[in-house]
Amino acid sequence: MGKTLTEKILLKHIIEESPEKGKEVGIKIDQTLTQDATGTMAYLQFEAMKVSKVKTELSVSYVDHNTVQIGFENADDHKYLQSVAAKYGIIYSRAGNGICHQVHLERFGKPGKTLLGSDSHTPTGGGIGMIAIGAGGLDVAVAMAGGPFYLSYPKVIKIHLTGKLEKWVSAKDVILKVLEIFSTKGNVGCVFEYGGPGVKTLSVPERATITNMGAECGVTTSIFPSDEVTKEFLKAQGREKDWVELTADENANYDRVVEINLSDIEPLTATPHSPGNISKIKDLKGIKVDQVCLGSCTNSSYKDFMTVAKILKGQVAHPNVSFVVAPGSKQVLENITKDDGLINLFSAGARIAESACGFCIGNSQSPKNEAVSLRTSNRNFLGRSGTKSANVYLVSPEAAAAAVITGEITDPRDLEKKGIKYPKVEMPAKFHIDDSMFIFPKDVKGKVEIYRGPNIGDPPSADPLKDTISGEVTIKVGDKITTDHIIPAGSKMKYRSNVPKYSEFLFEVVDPTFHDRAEKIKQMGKDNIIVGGLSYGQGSSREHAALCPMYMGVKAVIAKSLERIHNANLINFGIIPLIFKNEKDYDGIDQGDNLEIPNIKKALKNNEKIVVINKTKGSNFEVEYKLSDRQKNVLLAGGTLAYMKGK
Ligand code: MIC
Ligand code: SF4
Repeated sequence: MGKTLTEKILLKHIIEESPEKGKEVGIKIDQTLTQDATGTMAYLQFEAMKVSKVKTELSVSYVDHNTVQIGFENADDHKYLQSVAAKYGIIYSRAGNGICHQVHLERFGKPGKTLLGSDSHTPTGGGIGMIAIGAGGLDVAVAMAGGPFYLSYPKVIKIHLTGKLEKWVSAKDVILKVLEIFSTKGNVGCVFEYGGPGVKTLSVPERATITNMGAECGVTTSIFPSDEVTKEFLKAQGREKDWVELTADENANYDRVVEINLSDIEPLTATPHSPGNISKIKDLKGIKVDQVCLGSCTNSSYKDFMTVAKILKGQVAHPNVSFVVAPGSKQVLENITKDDGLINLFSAGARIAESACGFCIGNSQSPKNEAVSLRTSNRNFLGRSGTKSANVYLVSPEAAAAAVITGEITDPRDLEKKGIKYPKVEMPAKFHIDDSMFIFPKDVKGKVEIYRGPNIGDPPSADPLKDTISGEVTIKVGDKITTDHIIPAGSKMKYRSNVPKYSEFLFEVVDPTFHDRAEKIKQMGKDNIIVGGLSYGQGSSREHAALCPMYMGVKAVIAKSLERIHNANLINFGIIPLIFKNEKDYDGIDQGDNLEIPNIKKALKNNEKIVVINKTKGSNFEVEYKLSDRQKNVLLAGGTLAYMKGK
């Protein structure tokens, strides 16, 4: 039996356990990336591991999230990151150089390699044929220290592409179609592997748009083959030597095959407040638009920007539309400047933002109250834009451009009626390349002192697992609670290195009283317990969604189902993730109920069932735990750092 591309790469990297679907394996990580918002904690944890240099082939520390710099915190954190990079042999990508995923694709991604990133959109690297996975910062720190990354050996779903995209339809519409088919839940433990004759019609950045947003389906990663198109892209980046051809075997065995005919796809959008709420744009025609944002790691490539620039040539943004653009990287900005794209955007009234995450994470450009905001980014969770009452729609660059012109949601194909032709944008045969905003380890001379501003605190450590967890259901939430609901980013993100302060914002968008109530329960010597619905912990890799609850004395999360990265983060920080055996038991619990979970250690050691006692209701219910032996030992030790010390 032939092999899938995913298997081929994973089998070359497995260093612990053997490949059995659904079972945990440890893989060797070739490359890592961090960004500043997750990076400070990751490097504090890395420092605690007392390793003299990173042990990967390549590690890069990007600064792209916290670049607003109101107050000293961000700038101090950047300095810390720069000094850590210099000390431990890490490439430092300075603020202004661009969004980690876009820059990594351009300058460092290599087909066939493994990449672990402390950001959930790391699978962008799958566009160039890598196994690129998002994880919590602590897992990335372990990989930098030479340790394996543990994942459940995945099921592989083939997405067989046929046909060719029509004019005005683009890669964003493909991934929105994938989201329509697979939704944002129920895909944990799977990889999407793209294949079929349609693949060759998509450029590397288009493939990267598709793999980037696979994260919204909750898959471990997504991957495209490495073919002639990949070779051309690498050649244009001056990196042809990094190319290897990689495809699945003809007779590879997939767990499921889904065919998508690219020719059938129409312009789509994800409506508020989930990337899984898919509609056809033509069905929403006429809704007035207040803001349009072009950029983010999903859609900020040269092609995306040149397409919009050409559509908008000679146009001015509708008077009711605030039009924001954030090119994905310095390279994109330089190349669109060279090829006269920037001037068109500028003349169309675009507000040119820094090459960074910016609006995507609500770090700037929050829209007005009740605004309709069309964004080319990947997430439209409630409040993520920084304005809770805003309605964010996720769209392609083409649909964004159409709304800039008309001031309402517009099927981009209708622009032809206004005499606007679909622009043809060719990928450059050679990009203008300038690596001057990287600081490479070889350029660092002399002894390096680590800079620690007052914003940097020691990472709090977890306690060893208790035998009996006894306390209150501090919060009960519904389905699809994302890490943006658990701990907001945006303007609060500057406290990422200061866990006590950041914890004050836990569940802010859902219930701002959570912090004070949790503090009171903790003071009474009781444990805090979170009850969640389906797909708890969707979205980002931010380990603060586990670290801050841990700091506040949360000892267990009981949910109907949990998403991969958040589940791993909970274990890393010593919080036991439990799943209702019978989903109906969720209905029998209320916020404020007193729960007792006895004999946990014994249960974990002997694989016995765990029964939760609801003391308030006088009832019992059974919960399940899906933990490998390693994960049990991590929990028993009180989290990954304690476990590693013990080893
Ligand atoms: C996001 O898009 O939600 C983020 C901000 O990039 C996060 C990382 C973070 O919270 O720092 C992610 O995707 O992992
Ligand atoms: Fe940055 Fe947004 Fe991409 Fe997250 S999704 S890495 S915030 S651009």
